[in-house]
Amino acid sequence: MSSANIFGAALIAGSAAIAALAAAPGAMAEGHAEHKHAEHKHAEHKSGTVSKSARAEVAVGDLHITGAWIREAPPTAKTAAGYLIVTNKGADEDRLIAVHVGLSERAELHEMKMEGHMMTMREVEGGIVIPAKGVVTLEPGGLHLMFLGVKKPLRAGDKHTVTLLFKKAGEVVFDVPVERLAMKPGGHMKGHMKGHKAKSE
Ligand SMILES: [Cu+2]
Repeated sequence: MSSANIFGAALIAGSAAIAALAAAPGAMAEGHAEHKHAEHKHAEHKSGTVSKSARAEVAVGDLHITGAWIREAPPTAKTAAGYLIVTNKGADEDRLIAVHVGLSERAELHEMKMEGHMMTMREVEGGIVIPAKGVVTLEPGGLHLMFLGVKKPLRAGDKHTVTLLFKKAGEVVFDVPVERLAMKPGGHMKGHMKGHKAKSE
């Protein structure tokens, strides 16, 4: 269903993108921005985050990586997480097998799982499978890139170089922005204000 949207948006953007491409090499990103828009709607609802336009995207082989961001962490945090969406346009399965960054000592591919009443996370055995013609979303509460031994505070607006290694498509390097995890509309803000008014501090 969402792939229809993607193609719809690409068609609309198509003529403008082709014209722009002839003029400037950097125009490629603009055409892709339309893709990103359509692909993202789904994820935006779930995560409740807003500034999608700032997120990073890149293509490698049959894979299109969109909506990449690193979650802002408190200055003292030694761990942080990153998220992205991988769309496989190819007829073969691929696999995200490793992530490398300079921002931390180590980076792993993690998944969150409920164990009894506890939400736990662990390394994904053998990497994250990207099915043929499929889409895999790494998002808060689910699959994520895990950065361990963060060297410097991660502040919204910063960008960090991320290398992704896929079994079939190979390696891709791109800069990914740090974002604050925005609360769902009516979630944090309302609760916060209500809480303060209710309590007579
Ligand atoms: Cu983790």
